[in-house]
Amino acid sequence: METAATTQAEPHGPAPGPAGPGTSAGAGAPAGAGRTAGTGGPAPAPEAWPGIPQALLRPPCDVEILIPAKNEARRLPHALFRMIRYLEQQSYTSSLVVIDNGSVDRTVNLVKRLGSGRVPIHLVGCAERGKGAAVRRGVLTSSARFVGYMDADLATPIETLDFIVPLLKGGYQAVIGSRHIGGATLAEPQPGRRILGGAVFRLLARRILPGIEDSQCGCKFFTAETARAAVSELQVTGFAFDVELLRAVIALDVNIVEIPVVWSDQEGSTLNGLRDGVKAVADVFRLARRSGFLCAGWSRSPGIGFSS
Ligand SMILES: Nc1nc2c(ncn2[C@@H]2O[C@H](COP(=O)(O)OP(=O)(O)O)[C@@H](O)[C@H]2O)c(=O)[nH]1
Ligand SMILES: [Mg+2]
Repeated sequence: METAATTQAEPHGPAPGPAGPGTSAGAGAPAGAGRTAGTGGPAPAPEAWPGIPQALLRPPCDVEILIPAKNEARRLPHALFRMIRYLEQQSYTSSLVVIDNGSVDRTVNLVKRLGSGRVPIHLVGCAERGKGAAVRRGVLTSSARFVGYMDADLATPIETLDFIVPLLKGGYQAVIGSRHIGGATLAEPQPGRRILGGAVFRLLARRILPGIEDSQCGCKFFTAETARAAVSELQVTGFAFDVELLRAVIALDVNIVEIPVVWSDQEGSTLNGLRDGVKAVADVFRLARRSGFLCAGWSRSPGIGFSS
């Protein structure tokens, strides 16, 4: 059965204090902050992020799941059905947001035809190409209390939210799915060439992200203010955006926890091995150089966040 791994979470940074979420992320208070997920009651009017027109904001809810999608007509409907089935059973309110930028297949038409009374599906366009640009767009137009992203192929099962939501409610501002910590299960491993490319990428990413074992698992959730603050300055729009995003989250000095996930590699990857892989490695090299790690012959200490 596909469920999230039931092992311990690996916390980084100070343990969340009794004040709960929102104590130290630097951004302004998001709409819905301070609401208790699942208790109902009228949601406060959403506040737009500077530069984002109010009209683009979606209605508030407790948990919003962003699904960046490029030509996902084959994989996405199945994922949406599973997500809706799961979310309809939860006590908190939620919505699904598909962010498409330039699909040329039937992704858009299919999403428009799906829906559920309790779990709305929003379709959002994004003029800028790339998974990173799509996630950034989704975060900046969200009014949810907690927001995160998952892949259209559900390589990480939706049931992972069984662990994520209580951690967010309990005071963590960032919950990062990981395939590389104790308790993670690789139900369906990646092909060999991806494992090799991934190892090179991880080596670099770990220099930039002390204490984070897996920057690339497509399952990450945040409190709204943490997500907004972290994505507001994102420059990387491709697959390496997670590294820049996590670097920004670490710099916010919030409570981060990496949790083990069950992960199954799915057929139909949108990643063009050579083109996207080379670009991702180049992007992470640039991030490392900007952080100063390459100039100093790998000897400089990261200087941000927590010790690993
Ligand atoms: N909006 C958008 N989504 C993308 C883009 N590239 C990839 N994605 C989505 O990112 C998610 C992860 O992609 P996937 O092909 O599963 O990557 P892999 O698991 O690393 O092989 C999927 O939901 C894709 O549809 C893009 O350029 N724009
Ligand atoms: Mg995938």
